[in-house]
Amino acid sequence: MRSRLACLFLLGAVAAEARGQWIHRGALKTFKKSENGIHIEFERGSVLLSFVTSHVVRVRCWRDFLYPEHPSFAVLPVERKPPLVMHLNREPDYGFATSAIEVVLKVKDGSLSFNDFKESETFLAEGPRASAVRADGKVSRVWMRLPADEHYFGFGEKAGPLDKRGRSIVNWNTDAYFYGSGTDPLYQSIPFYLALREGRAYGLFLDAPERSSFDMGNQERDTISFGAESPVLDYYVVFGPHPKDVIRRFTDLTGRMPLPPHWALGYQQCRYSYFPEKRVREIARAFRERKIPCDALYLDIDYMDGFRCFTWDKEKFPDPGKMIRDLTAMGFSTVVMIDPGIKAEAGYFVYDQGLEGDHFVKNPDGTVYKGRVWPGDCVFPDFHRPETRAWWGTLYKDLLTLGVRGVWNDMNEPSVFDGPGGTMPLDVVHRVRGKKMPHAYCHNTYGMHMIRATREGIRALRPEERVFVLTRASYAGGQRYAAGWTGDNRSYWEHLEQSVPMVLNWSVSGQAFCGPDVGGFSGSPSAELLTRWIQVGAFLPLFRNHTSKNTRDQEPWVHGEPYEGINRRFIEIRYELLPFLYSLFREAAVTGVPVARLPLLEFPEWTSSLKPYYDAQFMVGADLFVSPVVRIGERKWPVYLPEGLWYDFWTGLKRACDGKRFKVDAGLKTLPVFVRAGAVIPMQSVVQHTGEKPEGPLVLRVYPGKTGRVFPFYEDDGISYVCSPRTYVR
Ligand code: MIG
Repeated sequence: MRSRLACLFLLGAVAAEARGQWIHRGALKTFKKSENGIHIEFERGSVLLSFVTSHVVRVRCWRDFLYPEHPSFAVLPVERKPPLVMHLNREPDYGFATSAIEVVLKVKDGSLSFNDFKESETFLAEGPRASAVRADGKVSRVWMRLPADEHYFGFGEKAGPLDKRGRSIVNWNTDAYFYGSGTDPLYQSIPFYLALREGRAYGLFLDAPERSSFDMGNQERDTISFGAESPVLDYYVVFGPHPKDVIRRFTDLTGRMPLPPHWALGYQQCRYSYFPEKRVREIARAFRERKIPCDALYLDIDYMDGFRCFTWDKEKFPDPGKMIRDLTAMGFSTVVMIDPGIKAEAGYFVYDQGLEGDHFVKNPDGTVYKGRVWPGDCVFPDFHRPETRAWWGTLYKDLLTLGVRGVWNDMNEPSVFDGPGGTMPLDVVHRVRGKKMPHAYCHNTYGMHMIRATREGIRALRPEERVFVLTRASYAGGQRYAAGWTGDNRSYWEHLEQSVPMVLNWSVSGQAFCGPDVGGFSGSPSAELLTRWIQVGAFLPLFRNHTSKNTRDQEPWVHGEPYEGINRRFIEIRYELLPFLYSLFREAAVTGVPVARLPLLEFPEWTSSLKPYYDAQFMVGADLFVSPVVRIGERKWPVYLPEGLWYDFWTGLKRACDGKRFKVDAGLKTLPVFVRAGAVIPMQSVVQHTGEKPEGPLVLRVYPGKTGRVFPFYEDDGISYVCSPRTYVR
């Protein structure tokens, strides 16, 4: 027994040696300047530093100098004029600096540190382990020092607390049905974080499409580490020092949300699934009769014929064109779901065309890969191929002809019922830029390439209108193609509370257009929970109510009065605020600074707000501060506002805040919202949908204050790319 154990132990140790040991890059050998940047050679590895702009430095680490470059899926391939780089003698060390940042190479231990050049202060520094590649050459990692008073945001769509200090995070797109606050990973991967310390910020973007992870002081309290299942690491350090500048620069690198059509900012109603046609019409009529504003109705998978994408169930929807025309006439945009799984069935046109065009991903033996999803055995478009994306784009033609306005892409992690880990086997073959690449490499970017195909296809088919795509899976840069929602949450109070920090961190990560399923997807909310959720949703970028199959109805009227009236009032407020919100969307489209803001984006020094209790507080733009009631039965609610002068949004009453928390009345009819002194909030009268002309003039609510801020007001026709001024006169 003993020797068996010893033997096992030995075997284990040998295996660990082969797989698990890190080969650290070791001592500094030489460095030289080349066209591409500064090549630094260490005993067992190398680093290439290149300055992308004066505020962004790219770092590539690998063992073997000659590792081939993989063009990025996230970083926009734009020509940038490289900044001037100075080489500084920092006896005994070396410095490489732009006008904003300096990277110092320490001769003694070969470590790199990143400094604010003007303040000569280090904001990020490698620890003694620096960078390493695992012995098997398949995994790489970097270790940095974790300062005592630094906080971490971003990481894309992640559950759990707002501040990720002390947490670890995995990036691997996953169909996380029934997730909770401790579930990780979720549906999307954005390996980016924003660090904030004493009011100063930097960002770090690990551009690794493979499975990757971050450890922000979880395993070791004083160490940050990050890495990916890749023989190389390619990361960008993005300097601020203002947190908004970090987001601006990160989205300059990875792109921004295009300005959405105006209607997509309205209230959206969904369920799994509205059918038959009669039911859809009933819902549409109910909104109009009850005078609850609404802009979009969704058709979930049951509109299809046996879950075959781009087909209609003719029994449930005998004349979709007529139905959609009628909905359009009533002011509703119709959004339909399209999944990546294509039923493998001869005679089904999408399958036949796809086979003929060689558009599906394959097994290593060259046969087409099949996996089970809703329709049964399915094949999957190889979205990384431009030819396949172009083909996929054409498939939307008939839907658009019928009058469909927007598309909802789901299950694109991809989710495969009978695949290992709920997805494709890691060795399934995709074709990327003419090369065969394993699924392990393409997994996290599969959904992003699907939404790219969808957006580009719709754009080409209907060039006069802006595109609205909603997606569940994505990768860094995916904001260029689609809005995102937080997947299958639950109708629990905990999930209402969770939805805010999720949106805030996702917004920091470049995705300005996102939101939760209001009311919760699985299960049925109580009347109070649904009302509280609608109140919060009215202030979040994407405002969509959605629920699962076999749940109770969840439309804003289902619980009767007083709930219906309160829900209506908050949806109305959303519409009254549209001039304000639309301007903020425009700001996000131009600068990347998101609509829903972590209060620290406006008040970078205000780290005392980082208590779990305040995780759901958020700002809309620079001026509106929302402190949502996210606990059951609460009628008085603690608000924690930065010191200064504020106004109650509902009463206009002034409130001088001394930086201490205070309780406000928060009866079911109210949501605590405050406006910062110095703000101008443009508002309009209530409309039933965005196609309706608001009565009366645009109203500017002015909140006196000494700040001298400017509100970036913006208005146009709401749909075209020409961005002509609105045609109606107020
Ligand atoms: O496995 O299309 O997250 O919003 O209603 C379920 C049906 C598939 C998951 C999505 C959800 C949608 C549902 N889909």
